Amino acid sequence: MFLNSFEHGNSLVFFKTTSSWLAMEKIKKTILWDTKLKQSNPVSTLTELPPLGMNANNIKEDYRRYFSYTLGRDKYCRSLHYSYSALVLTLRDRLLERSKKTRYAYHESKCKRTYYLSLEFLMGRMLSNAIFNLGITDEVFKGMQELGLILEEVSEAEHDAGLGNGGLGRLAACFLDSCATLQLPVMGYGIRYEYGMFRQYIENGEQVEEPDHWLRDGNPWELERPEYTCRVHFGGRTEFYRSDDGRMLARWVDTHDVLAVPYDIAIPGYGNGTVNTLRLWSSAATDEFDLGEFHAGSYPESIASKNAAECITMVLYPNDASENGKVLRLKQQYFLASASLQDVICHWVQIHGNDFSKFAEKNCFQMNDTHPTIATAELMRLLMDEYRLEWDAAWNITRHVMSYTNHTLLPEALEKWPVRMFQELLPRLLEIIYEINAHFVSEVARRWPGDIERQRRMSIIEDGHDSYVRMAHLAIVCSFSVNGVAALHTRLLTEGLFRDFYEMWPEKFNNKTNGVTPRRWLASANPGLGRLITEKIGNGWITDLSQLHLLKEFADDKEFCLRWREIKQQNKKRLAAFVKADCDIDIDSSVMFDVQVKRIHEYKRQLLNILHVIHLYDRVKRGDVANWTPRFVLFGGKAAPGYAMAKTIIKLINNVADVINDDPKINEFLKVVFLPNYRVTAMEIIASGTDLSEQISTAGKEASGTGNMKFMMNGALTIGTLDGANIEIREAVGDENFFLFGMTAEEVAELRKNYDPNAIIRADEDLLHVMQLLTSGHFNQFEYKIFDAIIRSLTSPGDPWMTIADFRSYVNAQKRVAEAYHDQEKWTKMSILNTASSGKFSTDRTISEYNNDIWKMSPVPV
Ligand code: 26Q
Repeated sequence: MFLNSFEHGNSLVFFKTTSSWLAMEKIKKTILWDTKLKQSNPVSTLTELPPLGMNANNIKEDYRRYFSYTLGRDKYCRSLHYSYSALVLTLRDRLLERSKKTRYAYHESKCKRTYYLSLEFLMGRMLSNAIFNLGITDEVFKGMQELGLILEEVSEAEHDAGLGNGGLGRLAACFLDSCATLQLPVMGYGIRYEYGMFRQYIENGEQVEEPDHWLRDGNPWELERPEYTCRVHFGGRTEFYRSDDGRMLARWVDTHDVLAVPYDIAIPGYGNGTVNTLRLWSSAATDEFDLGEFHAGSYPESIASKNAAECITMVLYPNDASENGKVLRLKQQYFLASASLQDVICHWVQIHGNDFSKFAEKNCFQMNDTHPTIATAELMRLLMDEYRLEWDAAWNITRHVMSYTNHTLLPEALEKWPVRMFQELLPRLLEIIYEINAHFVSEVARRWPGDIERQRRMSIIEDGHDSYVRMAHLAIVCSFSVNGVAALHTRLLTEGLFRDFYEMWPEKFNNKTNGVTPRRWLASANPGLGRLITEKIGNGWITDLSQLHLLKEFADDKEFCLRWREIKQQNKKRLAAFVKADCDIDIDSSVMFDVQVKRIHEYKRQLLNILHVIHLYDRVKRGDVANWTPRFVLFGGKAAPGYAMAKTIIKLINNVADVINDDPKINEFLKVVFLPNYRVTAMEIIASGTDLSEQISTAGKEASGTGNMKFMMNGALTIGTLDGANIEIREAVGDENFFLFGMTAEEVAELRKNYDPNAIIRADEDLLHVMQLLTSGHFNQFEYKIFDAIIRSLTSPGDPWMTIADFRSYVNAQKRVAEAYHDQEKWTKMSILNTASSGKFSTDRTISEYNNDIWKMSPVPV
């Protein structure tokens, strides 16, 4: 290896330039200083700076310095990008100041810490959230105004950080907000994808994907931390050797190494001085050349081979159900797991040396689905191979620090990796997994002697012609806690998918119903409503959302209801303007806004919604419009690029929308829009402008849902099935304020045995009309047969989503919705009661439960 690195703890410190000896010396010194600090013996060469001012003038001054000097712009610069960057740098300083204090407080209190491991953090925009949580909205607004800038316009210059697919990734982001707000020492570990979630365009009604190079203009929020770079191994083989004290040890040799370079993003709590960290890893090539090639004169080739290493963090996989068997995905998973664990252990060793006796007491790792689950085996490897712990000692630590959250009930979405691929990419980890499995299977055999079938079902390795590693089994076996994300979901897990494991270890299983952060999803996304609520019940709801129940006493107050309705009206106008800007369609904001936004998936049943739309169209055509409630039906969501059926569903929605919107006789009753490029920022406008929230998945399929909670919090009414968190939403708000329809999970399972959709169609005249419109090609007149796959799936007795079975019940529920909307006073009251009952769905509550039941940390005041 070239002289460009040195050992620091057990991690390798790395420099970008091989030549810069000076730089290396400088960083060495920094790290020495750091180490001494950790030994509570700070070297005070760096005096503490006075706190940065938080008023409009201080902010204005710093902004101008960043704009003119750091960014080098002047009054002729017209691009808001630089205004945005200068403002972010101004705020980042204030966040860094608090982040340091928070780190010191954690260090001094010797507290237990939790690490949230996730392949996705769907952060969206961070500017207004940071300003809001720092409590300086008015001061920043004023400072900007004095500079001739409008804060809202500056905010618009920020790209969404789209480092996630949907629910699971956004949940991770909401969790970080709540952890910081609750002053819990939680650090997020994720991947700094160069390309986040693709941008979606619609061309001729079809989804077109465009890469999202969100880092192209730089990311002023992040702080590179090259001094914490570590090395991640791939390939190679295991070698056994005898140590000085005569023990047989394993080492992983002949590996291809990749560097993991961390970038930190500050996560401010709301109004409490705490700033936690989200650490995102970026891959980089080592400077080790293939010397053979190098000497053979293939200098460019040997440099070019660095490419593969740098590719690991290039792109987010855009699937929200698993896409099995891709090597690059497994590389990403191991890269995240290994770098994060090395980081944590390196920090531990700096303080405790090689004494791991208290490690389990002081650390916890929450795995966001099975995606980072290879961390279990990696922790074993690091403890045994690098720190020489015995198997039993390493295992005792591992099974006490790992915890796993499941986010899906779909069996096809459970991750499995071909053993062959594992063998090639991570041979040492496969050995460890085999050994964990051997111990585990013999435990099963002791418990259920002779039950070979059970051993086969539960084994971490699925044996067969091709063998697989079952990541969910690995996660359960290695974790002390396994949780689902809504009550029904957890029950179905313990009764179905994970039943064997539940029988073996009932004490491991628990439920943690999801939530959303009220800072982003109510206070910031709906400032008008936030102000009204605060006026009536004070601002305690921002950190204690259960206080919203105090709104119930105003549900009959005429004046309050009027203001509630006015605010909804304003928000609908804002949403209509957003739709106009993106789709050039005019929407009358007095009609009912009926919205379904989420990933496009068959189980989420956007098809059921569009069948209802076609039914409404058919009614208008037939003149059946007495007492009509005009509607604007809005769809949004991305399809995984390889999911053909989901893409056809988008096409159908667009074709139906075109027929309806182009017919003036129809569109005074009904308009339909598919909003392209649904994302966090779009939801911030959509949630507050929605009257009716569509949560219509086949019962037993949606683990929880979180969009349902954002809508409820903003006063939308829900039409929904008894699925995921809908059940808990309905319990909270009462059946009279919720439009329930459809089969239960049990009824779905029962009907599956002899499901005859064609008989249902024949017996239902409305449905027959709808199907006739579809099959006659009414919505694809010049696009022969393009919807055949949809028709086949709907009418197949094997349709897993059973859309036809719920049609009648859905249409009837929609009739109740339409009637309720006629009575605006009643509707408003129901809307208020929805917001007032949404207190449970704050991630503050969710995170408190994670902490009380799983993490068991104490808050650390800063
Ligand atoms: C797996 C392997 C390879 C490539 C991609 C994936 C992958 C990526 C993302 C698999 C699944 C996801 C995301 C799943 C997800 O978002 N699930 C949702 O999680 C929410 C938070 O708990 C729930 O509210 C939703 O019900 C659930 O669908």
